[in-house]
Amino acid sequence: MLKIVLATSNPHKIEEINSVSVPFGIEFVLPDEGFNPIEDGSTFEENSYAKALAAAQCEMGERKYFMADDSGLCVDFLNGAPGLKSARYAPSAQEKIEKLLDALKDAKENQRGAKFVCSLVLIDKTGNILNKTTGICKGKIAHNQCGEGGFGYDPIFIVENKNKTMAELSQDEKSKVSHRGRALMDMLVWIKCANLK
Ligand code: ITT
Repeated sequence: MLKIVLATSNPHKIEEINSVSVPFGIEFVLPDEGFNPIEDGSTFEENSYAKALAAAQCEMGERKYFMADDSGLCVDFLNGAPGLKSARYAPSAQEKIEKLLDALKDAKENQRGAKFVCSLVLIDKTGNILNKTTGICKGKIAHNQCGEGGFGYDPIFIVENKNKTMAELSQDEKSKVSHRGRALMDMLVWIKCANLK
């Protein structure tokens, strides 16, 4: 099994990613101690690269490849916010949801459009970019939260063409349609074709 470091502190991301990648023969593992990236980029891709590089720089063992996921929710009515600041929008997941629902209390039905974005960047130990992929999942913000699955904003994000929030989908269903699932599938196909060892 090829092991790649996933530059994250978010256990949900590694769980979601491994549920898709392990059957492909690729397992993502957490970075070594001391992983503490500064996410001050102006795009998802810049932040993703910064995280991957931070993981490469604290690698003490033999790992050769490092991937990061920078993602967020962009809401039309809020001109793309919380966007890059999705993780810092409020202290807890529940407070984030409540703050977002409150920010949209005057938004009409056709103003609740939103999208999840995920940028994956894969680098080697020296920081060279091997591949990068982006995934987008369109939808709209619900009026109330619904569902227990997933994490973050999933309970208030209604997936386009599904009458369900992301939190009402199973892990498999989420991976098929989500921003992370789409970006990941492209990345896994690339890794297989590149025959990384
Ligand atoms: P790492 O930086 O350590 O990977 P993080 O959670 O801080 O973990 P980001 O900086 O990429 O990750 O912030 C993404 C935030 O966007 C995340 O904390 C959630 O609030 C939200 N988010 C991203 N993907 C999501 C998903 O699939 N479902 C719900 N919310 C998501």
